[in-house]
Amino acid sequence: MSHEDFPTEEPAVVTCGLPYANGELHIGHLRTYVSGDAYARALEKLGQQTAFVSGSDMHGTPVAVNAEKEGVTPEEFALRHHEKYEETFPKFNVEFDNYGHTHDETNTELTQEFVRSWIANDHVFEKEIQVAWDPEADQPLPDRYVEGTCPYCGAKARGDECDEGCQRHLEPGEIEDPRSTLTGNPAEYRAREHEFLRLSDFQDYLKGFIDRLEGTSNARNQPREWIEGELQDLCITRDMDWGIDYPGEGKEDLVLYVWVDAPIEYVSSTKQYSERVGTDTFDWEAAWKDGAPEAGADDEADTEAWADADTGEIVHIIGRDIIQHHTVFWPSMLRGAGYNEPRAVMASGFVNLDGKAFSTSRNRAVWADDYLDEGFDPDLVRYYLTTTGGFQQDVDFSWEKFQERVNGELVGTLGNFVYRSLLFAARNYDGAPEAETSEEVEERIEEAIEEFEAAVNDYSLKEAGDTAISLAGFGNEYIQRNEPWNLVGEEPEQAEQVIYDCVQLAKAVAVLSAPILPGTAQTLWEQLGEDGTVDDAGLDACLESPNGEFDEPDELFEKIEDERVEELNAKLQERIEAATESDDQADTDEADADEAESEDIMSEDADIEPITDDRISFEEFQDLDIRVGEIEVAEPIEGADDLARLEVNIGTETRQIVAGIKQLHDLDALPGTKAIIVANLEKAELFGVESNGMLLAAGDEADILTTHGDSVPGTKVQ
Ligand code: B3M
Ligand code: ZN
Repeated sequence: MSHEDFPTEEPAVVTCGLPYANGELHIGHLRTYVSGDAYARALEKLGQQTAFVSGSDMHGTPVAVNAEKEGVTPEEFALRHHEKYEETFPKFNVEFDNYGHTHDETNTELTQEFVRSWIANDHVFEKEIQVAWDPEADQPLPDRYVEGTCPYCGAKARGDECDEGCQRHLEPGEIEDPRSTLTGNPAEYRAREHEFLRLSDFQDYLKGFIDRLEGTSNARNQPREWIEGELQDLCITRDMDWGIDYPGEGKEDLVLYVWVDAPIEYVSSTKQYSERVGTDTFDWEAAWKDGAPEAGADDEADTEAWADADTGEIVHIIGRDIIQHHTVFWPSMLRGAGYNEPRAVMASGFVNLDGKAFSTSRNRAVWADDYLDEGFDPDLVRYYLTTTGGFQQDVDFSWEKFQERVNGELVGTLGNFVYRSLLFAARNYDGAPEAETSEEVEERIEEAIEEFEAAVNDYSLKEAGDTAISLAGFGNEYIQRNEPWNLVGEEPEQAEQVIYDCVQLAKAVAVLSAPILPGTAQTLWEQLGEDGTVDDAGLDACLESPNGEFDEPDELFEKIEDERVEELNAKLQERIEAATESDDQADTDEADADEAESEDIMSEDADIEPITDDRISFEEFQDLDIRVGEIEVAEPIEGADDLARLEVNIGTETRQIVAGIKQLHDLDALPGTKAIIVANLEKAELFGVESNGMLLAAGDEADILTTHGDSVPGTKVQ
């Protein structure tokens, strides 16, 4: 495991969590896919050899339950959705090198090979367990066939996941008050023999792994609690027909749990890519196997072995609800079969719609197809989803906010700079004039390249995306300051110099924006008269001479007018109302089940707490001394699950404040953020650390309150 900065000598694989082949995609679902695509393209820009792969998750109860409802076979149902996804992703410029599915031959064989390898290395054992059973339907109730209460946090949960609460994986038999989703009856328990992967075999290994893991801080921190506690073994079989057969003798009635074959598809999909393009172009084994210590190797020696190994660079991009699967189960599965481990896991926040979760049953969603039917360029939503807030933070989508970002940064900054520069160049010089890039512009571009490289190595797409926008912002300022339109007549050489610089800047903007805005960057590349594709251009191209001849350009982006936003909101509202009306009439059970169908990577509707009736006087409010602060330091408190230690500048002094935001924010990204602080709260000690004030944040996700304008630290909030 080199963990040198990207680009490294080893091949990289970027993966996106596999969508269950069971529903329609909305733009909330698209977040991890456009992020994966942008991250893979960004790595390639650095010169890193990269395969970008994923596939549809065809098995398990998420598919079986919905297929049954439609009265079709799970295979037919899943394939239909798979084909739809395959068609939809490229429409958002999400271009996988390989997009397979878990039910194909490659994945079936490879999955069985993994399991055989665990068996051979003595990591699998058999145990009789109590599984939920529907007495009326007379069948076992695996996973989503059963609902009840999470034994860890008390939230309503599904058979294998606490999807509305603590997000933990639940083992068969763990859920409390189980009810059958088939009949609504309380479930009974029956004894069945099942196969288990002994996760405790990997505990020491996982402790080393989690220290080596890169990516977002939620993925690096959240699993520690599980890895350091008692690791529960993983039941890897289910009583079902739909799935990959368990490869052990005499176990023909068992299929593998969907979370066994799903992540293995990451490997299978890479393998298929190699088989298609040839191992000279991409060698899946060099990425996934070479350099990994052998399965069954002693763990301590093993940690050292990892430290020196030259293995491939595996980067998983997922929703934050499946961190446990990717940082506890998956590395153990890989280790048990002698495969390489992930280098990084990037776990994203959810996407909300106008402050509330998407709700598919209430049609409260912006569907991927609807977005495209409105004629919006896919790059706009890519930009919105990847650069609004840090990767771990929830992103709120509304048509107003979308309009603001498009009209502001894309139309106003990037589009405006490029258009005015290229128009001037085309009208006066038929393209780039004769000149050389000035030192000032060269340095500014070099700075942007360095920022881009650092952002990729920090797993921050937002920062990578910001480099192109701020370079265009510089370009606008540069052209304004140098007024080439006043120079053409009197000082033609100076005018040429300024415009040449602007064309160079536009070229650099094309290269730097290409991962996030691939279609637009290619249009710009063509407008510049450059050869080849912007996709093939590396970061070096930012500073290569722009020698093209070109005609007057078209504008890259179109402004979104207020009337358009009103129309879009009205349409959305109409749909929600129509769905709510039919929802009221329809059998609510069905609506709930529908919801379960497509909300796999989404949070559920937020419950808004009622407003209290108890009023306080203005004087009482004035007792609170609330101030604007600026976070200067944010670091995790070792050993505490949720707490972070902050140093916040509140104008007159810098305060140490403890806040429960460790899992919810990328702490590294917080310094520089303005926050609102209750400054006169009595001091408290949390986890042995003094907290001198309180950071205000909204809701369970600790959405940090900040200021809209530019109030300085110390300003009183009143
Ligand atoms: N199919 C979807 C989810 O739980 C699930 C991901 C599999 S990734 C290997 O978000
Ligand atoms: Zn829970």
